[in-house]
Amino acid sequence: MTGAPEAGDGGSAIDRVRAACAAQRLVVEIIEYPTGTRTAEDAARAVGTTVAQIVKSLVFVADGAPILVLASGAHRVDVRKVARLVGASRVEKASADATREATGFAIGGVPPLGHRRPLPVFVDRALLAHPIVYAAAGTPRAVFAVAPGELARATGGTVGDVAEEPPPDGAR
Ligand code: 5CA
Repeated sequence: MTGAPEAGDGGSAIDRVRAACAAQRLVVEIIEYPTGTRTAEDAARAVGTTVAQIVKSLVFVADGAPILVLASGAHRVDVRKVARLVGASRVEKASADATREATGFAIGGVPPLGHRRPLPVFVDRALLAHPIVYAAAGTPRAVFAVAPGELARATGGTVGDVAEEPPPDGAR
């Protein structure tokens, strides 16, 4: 099974991710789960891992330009921290349409690399605490496993603190 073809972007969604990984000498095995991996929770359940080890590939708009934040599934992203990292005065979550326009992928399958245009990438430092993390591979049912350091290297990502602080009662 392969991802649905997306017009004008050359190959299926999964093929584009596979090609981008190969171009960065990132050796990955893309695995498809019939139960779906649309959200971090879905992906964690399918893979049999924790949400903390799922990579959310989230598009934000920083002073009008799209950027990509690779966040741990355990975290909400603090846009003020992202603004500081980027050096932007205004950062907001991209809409579903803007995400698709910037990356060439639909929400639920947005991968960390292989986008139609290169995006500046920022990596949640919490991901580096795990030996292996799992990222979307272009569709809402495909992921690949990768060492987080390799992911940061392959995406040219800047590692930093992007996580919203937990609420005062410590509940997550
Ligand atoms: N495949 C999974 C795990 S790898 C995945 O893609 N997770 S994700 O977190 O990167 O993608 C889902 C995210 O898309 C949600 O966390 C949310 O931030 C964002 N999202 C969902 N619906 C919308 C929407 N309507 N507009 C903008 N962003 C959305």
